[in-house]
Amino acid sequence: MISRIDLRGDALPEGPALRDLLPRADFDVSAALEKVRPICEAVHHRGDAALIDFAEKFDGVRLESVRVPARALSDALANLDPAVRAALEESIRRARLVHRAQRRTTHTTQVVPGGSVTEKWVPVDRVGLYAPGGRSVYPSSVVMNVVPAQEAGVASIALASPAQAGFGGLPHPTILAACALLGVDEVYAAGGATAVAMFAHGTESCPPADMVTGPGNIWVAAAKRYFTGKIGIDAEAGPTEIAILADAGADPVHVASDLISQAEHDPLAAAVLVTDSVELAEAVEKELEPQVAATRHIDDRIVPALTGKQSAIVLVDGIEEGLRVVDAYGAEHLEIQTADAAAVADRVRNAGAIFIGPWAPVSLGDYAAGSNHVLPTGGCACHSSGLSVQSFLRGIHIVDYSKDALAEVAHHVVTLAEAEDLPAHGAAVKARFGWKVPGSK
Ligand code: HSO
Ligand code: ZN
Repeated sequence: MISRIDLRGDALPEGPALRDLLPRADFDVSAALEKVRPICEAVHHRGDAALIDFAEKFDGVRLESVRVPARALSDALANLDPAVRAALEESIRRARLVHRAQRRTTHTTQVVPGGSVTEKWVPVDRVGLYAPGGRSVYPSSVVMNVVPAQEAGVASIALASPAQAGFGGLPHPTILAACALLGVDEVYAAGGATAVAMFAHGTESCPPADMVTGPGNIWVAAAKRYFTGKIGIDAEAGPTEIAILADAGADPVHVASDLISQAEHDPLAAAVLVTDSVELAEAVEKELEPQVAATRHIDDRIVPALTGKQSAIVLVDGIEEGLRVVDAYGAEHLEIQTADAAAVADRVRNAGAIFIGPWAPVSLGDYAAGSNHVLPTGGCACHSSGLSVQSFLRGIHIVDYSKDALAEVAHHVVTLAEAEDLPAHGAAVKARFGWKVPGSK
């Protein structure tokens, strides 16, 4: 069911060459850009009317308004299964603990006597969060987006999720209930690229946002790219990925079930096992068949995900080589199921989140570890981090120099300005000290 890539024997190539040997899904955001352009333009020019037409076209329901009435949110919470409510509340509580600790404090560096730079952290004013609602309806992703924005101190938080024909054109009730639990009362029925465009430009019913975050399919990623520069985005999220670095001591039942758990998201989801144990590889292969057969989303997601070119069992000579492979891959989620797992994890440089040992499956992080599950995909873990309080903050440098402090460094500023052929830069300093400024009397 899952292919093998055998990297044993020869020395592993370096850097990008090693990455090229590893499996990865095709996720061509630039090809999708042209398709979302007319959608984004229509929302720009026709506002709510365009959103209503697109909901009819893509979601099969004609909306009276895109803004979800407050009553629908309280009704959804009142009707929420108590067990789901308790689980969401615990998920929120743990996420708050972790994200509250990420808050930044203002810091002043006294550079010289009379000269200081203060860095203050200011939340963006308004964010639009997107919660998908097609194949996936994830109230947990509402938690993972809203909690860091709230802990960052964002004053205005709005959420969009696709209209559901089966629920009278409202977003899915568990999405609405999660919003109500989190105290988010500004919710819109808008999906995919149309939701991103709504937040980017604003419409009659939705004021524009400074930033859009949240997972989504390729159309959401393309719309985020389309508006990059106009608004802030978190990341262009691609299909989810799990990599597991495991040795002979790992339990094949756990490894197989964890691979399947993320394959469950999407036919393009990636499941990659990196191991130095052929015995484990064989045991996992054997274990996959019955476990896949016993689960729900077999033919539409799990089998295509596990058999797709993005998934594989990668055989390596040892855990040292395994570490090089997982670093080259830069997984969204990386489980370490080896001896001394914490020490091995400590050596990993590239991963969105790392799960240590047998008792920290990715599913725990998806829902209730306290960690964030909006993480970099497609190798972006090599340069980016997951969603956090920091994602919603801007650090502003405040420069405060006295006359003496400026005088002390003035000649260096003038010298560098001359070296860059920017004499007016230097003149701005000279003018303050009565030095000769070209053109002045
Ligand atoms: N594993 C997904 C998040 C998720 N899982 C939501 C379940 N629900 C991407 O990190
Ligand atoms: Zn998941």
